[in-house]
Amino acid sequence: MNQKRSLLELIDFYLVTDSSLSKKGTLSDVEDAVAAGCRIVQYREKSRSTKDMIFEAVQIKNLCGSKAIFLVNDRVDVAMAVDADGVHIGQDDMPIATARALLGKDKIIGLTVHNVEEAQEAEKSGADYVGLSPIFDTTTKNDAGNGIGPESIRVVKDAISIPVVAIGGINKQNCKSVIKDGADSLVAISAVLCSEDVKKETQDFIDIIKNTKMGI
Ligand code: 3NM
Repeated sequence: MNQKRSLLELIDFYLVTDSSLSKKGTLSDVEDAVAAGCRIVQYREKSRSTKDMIFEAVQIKNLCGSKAIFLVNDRVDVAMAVDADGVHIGQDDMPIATARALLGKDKIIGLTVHNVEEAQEAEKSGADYVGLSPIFDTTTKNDAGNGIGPESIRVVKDAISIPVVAIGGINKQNCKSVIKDGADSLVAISAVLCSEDVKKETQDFIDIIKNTKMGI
């Protein structure tokens, strides 16, 4: 049993890295987020060589240690090379069954979904959580499409029993409603990485999420 799996129950703020937005670099962002209490980190890197990604992934894995789940975006090969805790994949990436066969039953696999049908299919295929996207319009991912609206979170949440992570256009102003609408966790890439203080922003998000979950 992967010990990190139990952390999936506890995730609130979910860090996705983006070196193109980072002010101090991805390693600094991960260090700050984990120090702030973030329990899940996804290494998302679209412009580095495989060799450089593996080198960086090892360092991120070390920064996560036993405190945070460490996933690799899209690249099942990189995840396997560094023995990451798992992967996050999209609808057009490797099928879940193939990723599961390569990674084994203990690894964590997240899948991006855009509607309730894809979410139900993800759960059936053995995904450990879904990333529901994009909740709001976003400029961080060019091909994300239009926001599906926070109301869609409840529909998906009620249809599946694995965690729902909301992503796309989320900031400190709208994140409370995203949690109230049923998200277990949320990603806010630009809101955190474009700030001057990643640790403080992460702490702020975690506080808002925790308080909202407790009904405060
Ligand atoms: N995936 P921000 S939207 C990485 O729709 C990513 O699948 C998306 O960035 C999807 O929090 C997105 O800055 C970027 O809006 C989200």
